[in-house]
Amino acid sequence: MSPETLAPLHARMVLIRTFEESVLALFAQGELFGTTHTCLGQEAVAVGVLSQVTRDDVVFSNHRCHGHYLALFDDPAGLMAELMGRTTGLCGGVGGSQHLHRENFYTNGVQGGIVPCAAGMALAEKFKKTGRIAVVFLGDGTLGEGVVYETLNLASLWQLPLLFVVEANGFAQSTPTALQLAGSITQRAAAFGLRTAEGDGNDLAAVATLAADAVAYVRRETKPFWLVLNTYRLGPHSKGDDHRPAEELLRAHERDPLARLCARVTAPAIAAAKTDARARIAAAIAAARVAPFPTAAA
Ligand SMILES: Cc1ncc(C[n+]2csc(CCOP(=O)(O)OP(=O)(O)O)c2C)c(N)n1
Repeated sequence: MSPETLAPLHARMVLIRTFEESVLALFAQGELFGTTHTCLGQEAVAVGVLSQVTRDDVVFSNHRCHGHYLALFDDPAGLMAELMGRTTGLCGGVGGSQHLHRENFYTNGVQGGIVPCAAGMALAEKFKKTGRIAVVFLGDGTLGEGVVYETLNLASLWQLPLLFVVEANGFAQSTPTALQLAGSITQRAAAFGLRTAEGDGNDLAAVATLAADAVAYVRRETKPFWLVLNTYRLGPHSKGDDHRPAEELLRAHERDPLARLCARVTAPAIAAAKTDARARIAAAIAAARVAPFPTAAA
């Protein structure tokens, strides 16, 4: 990937990183309600994969969805207002952190719950012969949900244009994957006859290349594909629940997907991306603070 191609993708990752850091800070200040799941450290998956789909494709995300939304829509103001529960939020302030909907983008907090929905949308697009595909993001901890395997079966049997993206961050909340998942994540889907690929989810260029091939295959063949991207969550599961050893986190920071891009993006471009992200997010927070909360009647 050339520096010119990388720069805007890097900038989007910086926007997501800055947004997520601000979300945790706002929680600590008591300005946010409920819960949230940030994607700190997983920005390359969101940006790398979603840079390869069109806005007509259908995208499903899960509880950890902010990065996917920002990668598609570049709308920190709408998302921040949504998290702050204001009417100016992208769902009028009633969806919150986990339940977003805009155009062909849907998210849901029930683990695995969106996977069959994505298959249904893929089936609809196949019937309508639109050439669109569906993409669904799921965590490795969600591979304990039986509905994922029912969906794999039907996606393969009915040849659905559905790209599964497993963000394998090594944890389900506080349980390490190694303690709860037998065998190979990739082989699980291969057993249903899906084509599969696996790669480094912290390497933006590698993610984009793998995703481009996977998207092209799903669109061309009208068949499902299972893409496993190995990554690591640099933040807590939700707000403060992080019990991982300090040495493990230190090692993980060495593989930070943003730090790894520093050698490939110019210093002025990095500085500009940070300044721009901070300004846009500060403006988003300021605007949300003065916006109204929804009323029960609305
Ligand atoms: C059906 C269901 N069970 C439990 C939960 C609570 N929960 C939310 S996220 C999570 C762990 C998810 O792990 P994974 O799928 O690996 O995604 P990650 O959080 O690592 O991104 C759990 C247990 C839930 N949201 N839905």
